[in-house]
Amino acid sequence: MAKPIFILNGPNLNLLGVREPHIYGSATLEDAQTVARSRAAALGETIEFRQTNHEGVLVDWIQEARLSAKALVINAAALTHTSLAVHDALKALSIPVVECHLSNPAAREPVRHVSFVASAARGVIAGFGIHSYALAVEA
Ligand code: CA2
Repeated sequence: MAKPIFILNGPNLNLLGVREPHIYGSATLEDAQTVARSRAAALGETIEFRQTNHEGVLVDWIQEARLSAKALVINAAALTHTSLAVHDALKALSIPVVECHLSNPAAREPVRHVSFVASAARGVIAGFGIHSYALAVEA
């Protein structure tokens, strides 16, 4: 059976659409999943969409992607800017990895200019709200 594109989401993204709509918009993570699934379907692909608030769980899922996914889209949320464990897990993958963000971290506070994901990714899509997820699937 064809492998899905894994789309993994990190801490607090479950709050999307519930808080801070001035930064992240009013769409929910469920809406992000819907746009990603529909773009994948148009391309003849399937997705496996998950969110966790726990760094170790995210690392486990990245490791799972090594054998079970054809590609990985990851919005590691705040862990993007802090997690060497996420970086190391991504480095162990040979499938394409796309870093994905709702906002454009490069245009925000300096602490968000550092990414532990970017150097382990094929490319980065950021700043297009939930449409970043559709663009990342396309990539
Ligand atoms: O823009 C993105 O997608 C981010 O990955 C979102 C992270 C942030 O730490 C990154 O710098 C950029 C934050 C995710 C938390 O999302 C919330 C949504 C609503 C309310 C509170 C947090």
